[in-house]
Amino acid sequence: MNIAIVCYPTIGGSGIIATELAYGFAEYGHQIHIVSYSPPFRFNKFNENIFYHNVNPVNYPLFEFPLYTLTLTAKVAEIVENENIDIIHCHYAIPHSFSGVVAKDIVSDFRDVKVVSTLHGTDVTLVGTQPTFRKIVSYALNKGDAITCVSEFLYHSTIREFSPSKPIEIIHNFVDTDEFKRVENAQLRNRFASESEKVLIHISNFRPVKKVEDVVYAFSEIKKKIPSKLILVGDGPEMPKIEMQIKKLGIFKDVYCLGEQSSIAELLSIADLFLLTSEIESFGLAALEALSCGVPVVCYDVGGLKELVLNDVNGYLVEFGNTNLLAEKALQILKDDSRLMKFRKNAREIVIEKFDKRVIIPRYLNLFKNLLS
Ligand code: GMT
Repeated sequence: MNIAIVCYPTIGGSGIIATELAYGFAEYGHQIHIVSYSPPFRFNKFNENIFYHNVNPVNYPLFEFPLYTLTLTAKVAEIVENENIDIIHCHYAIPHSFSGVVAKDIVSDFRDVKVVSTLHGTDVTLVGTQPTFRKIVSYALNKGDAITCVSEFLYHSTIREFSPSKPIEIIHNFVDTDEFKRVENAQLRNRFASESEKVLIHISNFRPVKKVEDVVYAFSEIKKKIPSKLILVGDGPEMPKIEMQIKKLGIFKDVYCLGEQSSIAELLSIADLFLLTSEIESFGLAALEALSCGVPVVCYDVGGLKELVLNDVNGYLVEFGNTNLLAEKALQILKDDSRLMKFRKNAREIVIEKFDKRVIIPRYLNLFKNLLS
């Protein structure tokens, strides 16, 4: 198949999943055309079956606002024509699914290209339901050929908010378990913590929705009960506030702010626990990557997180906003090495069984094949 993948290039789960799918589809011998406004940040290995197409801005004094949706639509239509595209796979409804269905219409006289929308989260839960976008998202979903959601939670939210006329398939997010696996590195671990200290980690884009302040507060409580260090990976609008909080709590020497990093598996491999305090998380790809590296997760019980974090099996889910309980549950794991080891093993096993790329990628390919047959 010739597949166009339309996605955001920025750091975030939807761009990661889109890029990993590109590599995954390419491994099965399909020709992939990624369309975005810059190369996705995990698109960093050459593959002869993957082509990248940049959407270039068109400037003209009359255009006070950038016309990204139009230039994207034009680019997708052009690629469908030039590359004999069979499937346009759109990640995130706005504007990608919209551009996908308009491009489909533009080429409809000579090509019956199929449009698949993969919904990731805020395109349904926060952004898509704003009055300005609701009709556009609804239109894009109904005019496309198939819809997938990355979690059961998102499936129900989509039905509730948009009741699309098409059936929706739940295809969970996935991880490359060959890349995201624990490789012990005592030297690296010693760089951050002594033998007797535990290492906690949080990775996100530091947007308000992640509530990273709860991670920091919970850590300050944990630190009082067990010697430990916190590693913060990522960057975003909340970072200045978080740095101030770290100073105020007097834990400056115990928290490492590493900014954006590319060697995530290496960092996860030195961690004992992953803390996630999002207000909403349709899936929580960062948590899945942690579990894949055998790092138990303690998080709020929101959105689709309960589909991967199983209470008392590979981590704990606690009621939203209860930072004291978050710290308590983290301590239950950190203070009990046999529990930590059991959770670590469970974490890896569940990911391999249910969320490995080898389990999930064929599900997308089957969907595409069925649409084309
Ligand atoms: O929706 C967003 O704000 C960004 C988006 C992204 O690109 O990271 O995140 C969503 O998609 C991820 C990949 O499917 C999910 O793992 C995240 O849970 C989801 N974010 C939210 O629901 C807040």
